Amino acid sequence: MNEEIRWVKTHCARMDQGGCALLVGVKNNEIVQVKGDPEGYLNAGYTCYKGRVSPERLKHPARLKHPLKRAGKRGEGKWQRVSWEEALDITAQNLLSIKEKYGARAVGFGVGMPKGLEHFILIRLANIFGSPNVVGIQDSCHAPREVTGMHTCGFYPIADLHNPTNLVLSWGSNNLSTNEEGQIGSLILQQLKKGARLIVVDPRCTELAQRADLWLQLKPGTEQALAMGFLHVVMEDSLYDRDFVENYTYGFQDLVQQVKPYSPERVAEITWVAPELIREAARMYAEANPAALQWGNAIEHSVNAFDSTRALVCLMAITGNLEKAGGNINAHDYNILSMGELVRADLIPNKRKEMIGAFHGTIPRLMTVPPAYFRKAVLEDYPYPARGYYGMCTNPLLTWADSQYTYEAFMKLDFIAMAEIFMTPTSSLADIVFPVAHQYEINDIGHYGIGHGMILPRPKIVEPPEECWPDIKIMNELGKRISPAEYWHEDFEDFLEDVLKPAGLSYNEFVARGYLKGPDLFGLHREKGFRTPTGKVELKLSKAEQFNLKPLPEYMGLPEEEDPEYPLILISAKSRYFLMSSYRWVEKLRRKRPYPTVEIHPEAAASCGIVEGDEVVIETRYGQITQIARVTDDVHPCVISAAVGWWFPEGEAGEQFEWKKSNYNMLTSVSKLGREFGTPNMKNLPCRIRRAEQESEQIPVYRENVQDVHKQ
Ligand SMILES: Nc1nc2c(c(=O)[nH]1)N[C@H]1C(S)=C(S)[C@@H](COP(=O)(O)OP(=O)(O)OC[C@H]3O[C@@H](n4cnc5c(=O)[nH]c(N)nc54)[C@H](O)[C@@H]3O)O[C@H]1N2
Ligand SMILES: Nc1nc2c(c(=O)[nH]1)N[C@H]1C(S)=C(S)[C@@H](COP(=O)(O)OP(=O)(O)OC[C@H]3O[C@@H](n4cnc5c(=O)[nH]c(N)nc54)[C@H](O)[C@@H]3O)O[C@H]1N2
Ligand code: SF4
Ligand SMILES: [Mo]
Repeated sequence: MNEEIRWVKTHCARMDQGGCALLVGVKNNEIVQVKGDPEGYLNAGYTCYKGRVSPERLKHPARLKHPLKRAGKRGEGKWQRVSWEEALDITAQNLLSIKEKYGARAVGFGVGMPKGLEHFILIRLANIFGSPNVVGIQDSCHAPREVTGMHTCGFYPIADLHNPTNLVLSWGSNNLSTNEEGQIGSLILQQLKKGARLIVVDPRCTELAQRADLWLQLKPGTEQALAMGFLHVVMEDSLYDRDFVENYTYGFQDLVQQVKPYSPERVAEITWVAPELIREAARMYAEANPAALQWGNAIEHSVNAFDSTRALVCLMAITGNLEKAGGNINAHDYNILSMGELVRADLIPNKRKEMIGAFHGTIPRLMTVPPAYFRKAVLEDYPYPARGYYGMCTNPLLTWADSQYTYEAFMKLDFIAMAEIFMTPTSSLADIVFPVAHQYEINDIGHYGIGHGMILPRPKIVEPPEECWPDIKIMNELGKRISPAEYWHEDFEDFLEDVLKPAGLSYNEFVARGYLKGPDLFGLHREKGFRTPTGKVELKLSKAEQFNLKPLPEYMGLPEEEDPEYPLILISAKSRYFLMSSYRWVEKLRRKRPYPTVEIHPEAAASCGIVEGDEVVIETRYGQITQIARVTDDVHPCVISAAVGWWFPEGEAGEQFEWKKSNYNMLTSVSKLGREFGTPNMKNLPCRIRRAEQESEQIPVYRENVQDVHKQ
């Protein structure tokens, strides 16, 4: 029977961190069109290309549709189809036998970037099983900003792009491509339309940089120095908010002393940003009031993430921009189930002491294990052995620094189970692979637990194919096999109902509502102070010693030593057409970016004999890869910007889909880690570049399809 198109409301998900409200046209259990919902809270009708073609993810013929069990040697690409019962039983037996032999903590529960509610159900599974080791990339994604915020002002300060602001300071954020955490780029564009000014701090000329009043093209990895320079100017010119500083900060005089050496002239030498520009930018930001600091992920890809984020929160504070509409705010949740209750944190009271990271001295508030330390536990049994892994929504072979090290650790694990949509380099190393149902095929709640004070419904619109199950269903059934059944539901979707119960809503009622957002509570500190030990914003950390932290931020030098053998600096930016390592197999996306490109300045290209379209070898002290040159003055002559997350799904599973060839994390290392979060240097690496001696056959085939090669 041929149905009419039926339009359903939902929210975009799992393409970036999501959030655009969508109108999805469905016909005969197939999505035929996606458009922006003009009533969307975050997007008011806006969508990007990636969101509009998102249903293509569901249709690929090679999508995983049945549970698989490894048939050959690990990583050989040979599989046997098995039933759900068998796949779950094998997984349960292996996890339980590891628990018996080494203790529950020998199983790592792997997550990636939080994509939906399953992220929290996995933490629950780990907690109930008794393992403190949830392993994920939070060391280099959001945790540094969140945890530093908690220590400094008692909350995670996010840019308020909803209320009018006078200025947006975009610091290491490529927001028009990445829409980080639902800070949809159109929100910034709206602010600009209404007259807000814009300062961009980015080594690359991003689309925002092109529109900026001031663009500070800093030397990669020198944020702390630049932030200290901003603080210096604000102090020197007495541009700070006197009332706020007097009443609501702790350690102001210490900070004044601390920033004294960071004159714009000195900072200019470190950061390449001219002293006049530093003065002008710091003044413009301090005088704008309110000004929203939209900080990005780049500042967390460095061993110095703690100092950079500390300095930036201090900057928001002394300029009076914290907890102010149009500034940086504490987003309050609606009355829904708290994360602690959902994940059953109560069942694992010693987590902070027992998790692998604790033995390396990571900040106790960092609740995931940095991947560098998990691999050490697998390969060196330090601080204790790790032997099993259940991973979901993640692709560590591409996304953890030092891919070779990841490969060795995964080859050594006794047992690996992974839930995936598509066979990836990492899932091709698993013993059991579970096929998952995806966005549009599952009932899901978006933006839970990520600190933006809202949750968004993502209802099921079509049936999943064949034997695909929602991640939560898989864990609900696995949970019953590896832990007491009382913690699990008969119907896995009751977890969605649990989240909404305190709000007095059923899931269907929530869907009908459109979204739930907590109250706007600005200036709460005037009544309640800040949730820090002193009740004030801790410019100087009052309990620094107790937490083994530095009381005041400082510039620690370049994250990696300079090296004349590697004269350029390597950075990266995420692609607007892919989510990190995902979806290279979606044709409509791949056509937009058929191969990985590295941006190189014309002068640098000329001196290396490189022309646009050349296949080039990028080398660091740690490894080498090939990508295709894009010659552009968007980057500084001493900087190159390579693409991240590349593997080739058209390759062989038995060779992990050419995981080494263009994979940026072949160039990174875990030999140097930030003490606070165990963060490696994912950017700011000394490197060199040359033409490849021989072009691979594959690349030119893609090149023919390219009409537009433009910014990441
Ligand atoms: N060098 C370098 N490394 C980086 C970064 C960088 O900028 N540079 N960025 C870091 C950051 S910020 C992050 S967040 C991480 C991201 O790291 P990851 O989260 O590990 O990577 P993703 O590519 O986002 O997602 C991994 C997998 O999730 C699968 N997936 C998507 N949806 C679902 C689902 O519904 N269920 C299941 N089971 N699987 C699903 C996709 O198919 C994909 O294979 O990478 C980090 N690594
Ligand atoms: N399309 C798309 N959207 C995404 C993602 C994706 O993979 N694709 N990933 C999602 C995830 S997991 C995250 S965490 C967010 C990240 O979102 P963003 O914070 O926007 O992350 P990036 O693209 O890593 O980097 C942003 C900018 O940092 C600049 N940069 C590089 N080095 C430095 C430096 O040393 N200092 C400064 N100040 N800037 C530097 C880059 O040039 C780039 O423009 O995006 C989310 N949204
Ligand atoms: S901006 Fe992000 S949330 Fe919006 S449509 Fe694009 S991918 Fe989806
Ligand atoms: Mo991320």
